[in-house]
Amino acid sequence: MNALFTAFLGLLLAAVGCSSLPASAQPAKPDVKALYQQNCASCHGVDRLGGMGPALLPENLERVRRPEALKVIGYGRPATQMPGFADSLSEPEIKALADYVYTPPASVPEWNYPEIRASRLVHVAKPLPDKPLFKADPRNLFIVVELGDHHATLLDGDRFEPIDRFQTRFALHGGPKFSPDGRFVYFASRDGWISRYDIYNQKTTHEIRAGINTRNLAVSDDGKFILVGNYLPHTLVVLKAEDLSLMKVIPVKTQEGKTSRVSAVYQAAPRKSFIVALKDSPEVWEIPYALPAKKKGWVHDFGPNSGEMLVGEQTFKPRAIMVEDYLDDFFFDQSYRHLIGASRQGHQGQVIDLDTGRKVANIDLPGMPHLGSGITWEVDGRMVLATPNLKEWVVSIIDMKTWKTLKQIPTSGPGFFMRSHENSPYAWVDGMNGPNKDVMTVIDKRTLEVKASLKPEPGKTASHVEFTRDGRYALVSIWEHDGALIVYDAKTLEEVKRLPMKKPSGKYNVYNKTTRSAGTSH
Ligand code: DHE
Repeated sequence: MNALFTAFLGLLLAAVGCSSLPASAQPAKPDVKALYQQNCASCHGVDRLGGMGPALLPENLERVRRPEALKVIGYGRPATQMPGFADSLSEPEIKALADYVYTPPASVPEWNYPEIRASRLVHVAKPLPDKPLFKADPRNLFIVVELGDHHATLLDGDRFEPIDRFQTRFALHGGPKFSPDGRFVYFASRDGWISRYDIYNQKTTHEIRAGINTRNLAVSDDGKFILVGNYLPHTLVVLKAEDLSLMKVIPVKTQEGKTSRVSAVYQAAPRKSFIVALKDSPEVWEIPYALPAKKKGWVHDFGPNSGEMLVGEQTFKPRAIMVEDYLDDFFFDQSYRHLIGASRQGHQGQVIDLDTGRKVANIDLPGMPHLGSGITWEVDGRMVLATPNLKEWVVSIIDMKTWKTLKQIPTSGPGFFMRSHENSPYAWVDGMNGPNKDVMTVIDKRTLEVKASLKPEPGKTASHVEFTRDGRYALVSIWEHDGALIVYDAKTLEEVKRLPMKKPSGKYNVYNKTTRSAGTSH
């Protein structure tokens, strides 16, 4: 395949060389729009907004490099229904198609009330039993996202046996979020699909496409609302959690009157609000969701089957907090009083008091800290924040009172995800952004020293840990197409079980998430 592809690229380069020929000798330029409609539209949509296959717009393809796109068009994508076209299309035609999907459409596609409403799918219309179909502890379940073939596994967290494995939308991103009682889980795909899965009944009940290119979702802690943040269009979308019916589309207009992409949305349970990170403006929004029910202008619910709610003008009104710099990647303290953001420029983080809307401290943060993966614990009577770093081979430990860096703990490489549990003395971090992708570094939370470097599967990427409800076991992903989920005894650091999985990425424990454990993301 590689030799073939090299030959194919050679041919492409030769084709580029043809441009020096006189116009009459040049091969006819492919009619790319017709080619797209004939070969791609049935799966990717006539307007490139996606269908059975993902959307093919530049924003949605940001993570696919051009040579990879050429390869996919030519030879298909394994474990998906994407076929290869190398036998039916010429090299210039394939190149023209690749160029076409990376070209923005003439106008920004509309994705507003009518389109969102029309996309909604009700898979299960009637209420289902409020009791699990299975015997496992419903608070010690895991949802494991398997990116390899776009599935998720519902895993019994005591026996480490799958209860269900179901198809998800293409390319999920961000952590799936649970309802407060742990019965439902909500997924967001990069293409904007939001899915609601009933864990007790093992069924996807509703889906809706809230955006064309979506970042993530947050669920209010009362379980009533979902907020979705989009890159395309520049909107926030409020859904009713019960049935994913559309409540409100909030255009993201900055204080300067421009529009902005949304980097991410978060649920700040103690504040009864959502926090919104803006990508293209130095501001952060707070959107309260729990106004008194009787307040004038509050939500009028037309009933469970109407799929409609009327939202008064006061609801979901954002409060903008201006910050000194564009902030990428956020962390919140456990009280959600403080937001810690990494400045896009330079080696600094900012601590913002969300009550006053003011910056209270700068943090010295070299490299590119991945604050989104930060966790907290207490050491010698003080709370510390630990964050991996996307560029440096360190974990930074920050005192959360003085906001000073206490220590930089050396690791096996730049890391992406970090995890611990209240009942475990250890914190785990990967090195997946560096050459030692197969090493997990285990840090002793009491001494702030490295306790062990584990190699779960030599040569294979190891990443993303999540603990069982009681903190006794730590589950690690072998992040490969034919990968695995490895269960470790979190005390002895011995492997106890291995389950084959298709590129397992994140895994999410119902109890740890719904109780907002300090050792995991929320
Ligand atoms: Fe993520 C969470 C941003 C690339 C896998 N990622 C998040 C969150 C944000 C974020 C803001 C928290 C939202 C949430 O959980 O609701 N991620 C970004 C980026 O800006 C970045 C660097 C570029 C991008 O294109 O989006 C990025 N992320 C990746 C990947 O390449 C990863 C490794 C593979 C993938 O799925 O695309 C990846 N991100 C994840 C995962 C989570 C996540 C598994 C959930 C973490 C958790 O445990 O909660």
